[in-house]
Amino acid sequence: MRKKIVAGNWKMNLDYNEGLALFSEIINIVNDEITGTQQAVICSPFIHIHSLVQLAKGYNKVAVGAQNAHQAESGAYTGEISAKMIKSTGAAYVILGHSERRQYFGETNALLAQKTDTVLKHDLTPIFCIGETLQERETETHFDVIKTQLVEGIFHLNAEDFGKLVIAYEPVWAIGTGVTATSAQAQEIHEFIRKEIAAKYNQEVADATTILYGGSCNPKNAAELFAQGDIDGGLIGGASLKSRDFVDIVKTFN
Ligand code: 3PY
Repeated sequence: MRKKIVAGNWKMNLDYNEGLALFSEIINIVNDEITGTQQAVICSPFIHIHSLVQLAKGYNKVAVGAQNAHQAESGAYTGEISAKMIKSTGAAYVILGHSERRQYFGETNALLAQKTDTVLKHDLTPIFCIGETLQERETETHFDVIKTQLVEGIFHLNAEDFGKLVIAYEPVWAIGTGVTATSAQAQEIHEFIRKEIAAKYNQEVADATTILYGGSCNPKNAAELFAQGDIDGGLIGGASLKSRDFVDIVKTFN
């Protein structure tokens, strides 16, 4: 059985106190209402992480993650945060390659391959994001784009390391737009990703890989999306900023 994960991506929202208050609400509701084995994760801005980890102690249904990490171990990179620093807070996950990082910060597949190596080296779980733009879908190059992101970003890993990461398929046209991929569109890509993993590694590795859907996922559309055979949870943007909505999405797997 693949691990089911619902990860919230708070992006650059919530000041320190607001973040702690929201996280406290989330862990309380998760504790009361989640009966399954699914894992909830909150990927917060860096400034919250250490405090959230402290709040989450004793609540193993909620883990904490970062939204980025630098590829280098340490050094003269003013303003950056290393994977080792993230690990030292007690966080467990790191989102890599979100389309906003690719678009606004010029992150390439080659850079993301380095970041993946560094994050894995520090025993953190990368949530590696891939997805096509609207133009790429309209010109029917989306399968090629996704394959290239896989090949250049993560297919250099050996099977053991590959088995430690989580993939998130986030069509760029569905991020922050309120437009969601239909469950059939999402399933088609998830199935494609799993087939590519099977071709590169083997069926066992492919069957064990958790692949999340992200992009305007909310409590109304989560059940249909998560019912698809190759969708193992979600990476949740706006809806993760509301405790009730986020936990309702996590509850889909109860
Ligand atoms: C969204 O749902 O908009 C996201 O970007 C999740 O990462």
